[in-house]
Amino acid sequence: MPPKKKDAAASAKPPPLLGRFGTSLKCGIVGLPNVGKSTFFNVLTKNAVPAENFPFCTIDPNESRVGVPDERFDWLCDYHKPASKVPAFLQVVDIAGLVKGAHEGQGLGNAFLSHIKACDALFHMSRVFEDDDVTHIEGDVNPIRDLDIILEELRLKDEEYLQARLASLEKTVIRGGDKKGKPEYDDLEKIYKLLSEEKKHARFSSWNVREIETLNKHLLITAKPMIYLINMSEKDYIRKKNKWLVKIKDWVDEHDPGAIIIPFSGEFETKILGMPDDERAAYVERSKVQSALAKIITTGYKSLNLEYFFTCGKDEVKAWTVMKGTKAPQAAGKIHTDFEKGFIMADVMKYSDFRELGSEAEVKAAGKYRQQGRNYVVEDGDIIFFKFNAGAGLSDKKKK
Ligand SMILES: Nc1nc2c(ncn2[C@@H]2O[C@H](COP(=O)(O)OP(=O)(O)OP(=O)(O)O)[C@@H](O)[C@H]2O)c(=O)[nH]1
Ligand SMILES: [Mg+2]
Repeated sequence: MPPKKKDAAASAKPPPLLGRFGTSLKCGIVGLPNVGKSTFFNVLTKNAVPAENFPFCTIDPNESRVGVPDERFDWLCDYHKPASKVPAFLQVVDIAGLVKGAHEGQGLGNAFLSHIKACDALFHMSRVFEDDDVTHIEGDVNPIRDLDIILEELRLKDEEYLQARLASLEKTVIRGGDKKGKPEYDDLEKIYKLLSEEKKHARFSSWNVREIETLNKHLLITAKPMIYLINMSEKDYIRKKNKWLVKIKDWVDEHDPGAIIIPFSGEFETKILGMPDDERAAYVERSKVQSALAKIITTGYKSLNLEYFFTCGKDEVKAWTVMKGTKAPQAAGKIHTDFEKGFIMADVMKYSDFRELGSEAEVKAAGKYRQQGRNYVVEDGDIIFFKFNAGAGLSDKKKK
């Protein structure tokens, strides 16, 4: 279980979190074939919500960066009218469908499991829409069976990986007497038992600090947070009904407690994407449902324990992604390493104060434009201006 917010804030050094942070921030879309993964990926990348603000960036045909929709960011852009607008991004990867036996190389098999391994969180898509023209690999629509198949394939893949790691560590640690490797061996063995005997995913247990470090070194698939996306027909999405929804909710509560389920409709999203703006607005109004894309992206981003602060001015309004709990100098280092090395202080105002008071001068006058030092923990939505000693970075470089 993730640590409770209060507990983490209270201790001087919060316990490490499961996962890899600040490197690639990738969310992969997994599921059986023909459930609508690519359809979702396509609407996501073509949509670039809200469209006028920023370009999305296709990395390759299956990988794309999508802006994280944020009303605060839009407001700041409106206010400053900057030459450049850079929102926070989530990298989304469209992964080919997995089938039963994928861990042994069935279907498109192993290569795709390695794509999954490179992701930080997973969108797990299930199909509840009926359509005789779209073949279901298992013969009929049954998302519960499908969910079981995918989770089982992922578990088996990790089991296989751990088996191989343990076998190789056994040579050095058990037979070779390498004491240094023993803690890692013990941790992996414990994780392996959870997976192979209890048939559980690695994220469903509470781990101590050392075990989490071991888990983060090995980046198991079953340790990645999962967000469940339910692909419905347009008709069901609009009437918010489908016979599988309650069953899926029960299944998730039992198998992945606390995980988020987001219903959406590939059909609906594709349809409104193709409409001119005014027609779309009227159609959405009439249907009384919204596109689910913004919610999916923001949820994906949050599941990675990420947040962002803003830098604002006439030249640029930009959202900078940091891990929750990041201190001011390291946040400054995101902008430039010299900012971190020569960090003097951070002038910080809260977005809410800025919005309410209407200008930087008013925020200052109200005493809410604060100077923060090295120990300040950056909060989501902070607007920051860093002061740094420009010489510090340079002299550091010279010393090298
Ligand atoms: N009726 C209906 N068809 C859909 C919906 N979403 C996707 N489809 C159709 O289902 C078919 C498969 O969709 P894809 O998005 O290619 O499926 P996929 O999950 O990427 O499949 P693989 O890449 O083979 O794993 C396409 O013909 C889509 O048009 C939906 O909400 N309703
Ligand atoms: Mg596909």
